[in-house]
Amino acid sequence: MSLPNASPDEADVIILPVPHERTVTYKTGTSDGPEAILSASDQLEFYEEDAGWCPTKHMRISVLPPMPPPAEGSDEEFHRSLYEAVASLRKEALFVALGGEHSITPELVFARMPTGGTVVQIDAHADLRSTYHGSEYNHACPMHRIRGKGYKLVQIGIRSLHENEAASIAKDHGITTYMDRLLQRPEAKQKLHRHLASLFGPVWLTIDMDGFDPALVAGVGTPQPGGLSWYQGVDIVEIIMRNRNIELRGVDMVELVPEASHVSQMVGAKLLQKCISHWGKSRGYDKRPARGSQIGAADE
Ligand SMILES: [Mn+2]
Repeated sequence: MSLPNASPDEADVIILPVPHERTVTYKTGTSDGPEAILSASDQLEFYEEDAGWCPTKHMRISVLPPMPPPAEGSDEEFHRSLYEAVASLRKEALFVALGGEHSITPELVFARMPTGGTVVQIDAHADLRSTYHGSEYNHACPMHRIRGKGYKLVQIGIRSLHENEAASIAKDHGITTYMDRLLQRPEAKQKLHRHLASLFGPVWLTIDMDGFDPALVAGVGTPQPGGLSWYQGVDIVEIIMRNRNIELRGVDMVELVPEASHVSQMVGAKLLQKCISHWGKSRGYDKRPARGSQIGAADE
């Protein structure tokens, strides 16, 4: 939002751009995702109309320098340095990572939620492959790595998967999958909403932008027909962010490939604003002194 940048030590929201792109195979450009989302945020109003307040009036936002791309090092080294960068950040702040490809999510989860918890995944793909193209750091594998460490998984919007992934879902009680087609039915949608509202303890939200309908978000590396509508996504985010039984350890938004209409990156920016707004308001930031990032910034 072109706001003055708070220091990460005093910020209420910490945003880390992770322009990592190494294993995307179809449409490339996800390394430009973080910059495009941040620049689309310049077009947002400070006022967030659903919660009915200006989050940045009361909350300080810190955008960190982008995580440098892996130099000559291995995937493993990059993921280790990502883990270390994230583990040292202030725990009380709402943490948001902007990808980059989906392979970054496990390190974020391991760093911010080391003692276990639930990962809610919005995605077209199950991402449960054990390896893909010879690497477990591929963007087809992050949820396998996360599940492998015992985290519970709630998948939303899935509509493309390998038969082995379908078999894992069927036999693993730690994974609950809301297939996209089923979510077209009101009773399945209500069941999902009840499930999200009943979550408690440490939770991570990973938003793969291909979970949305490509008619809304065309800018993704591996598009799939079907998918969440804007308001389906907004409902999910709102229920999670307002659930006070949840300790939200962070959010990542991944796989966005900026496109010429700018709609895809605007969807990302606005959804992020809704995350910050509902998380902040339900935690009483609206009652705190108006010392947020927008104070003193131009309003027109
Ligand atoms: Mn994914």
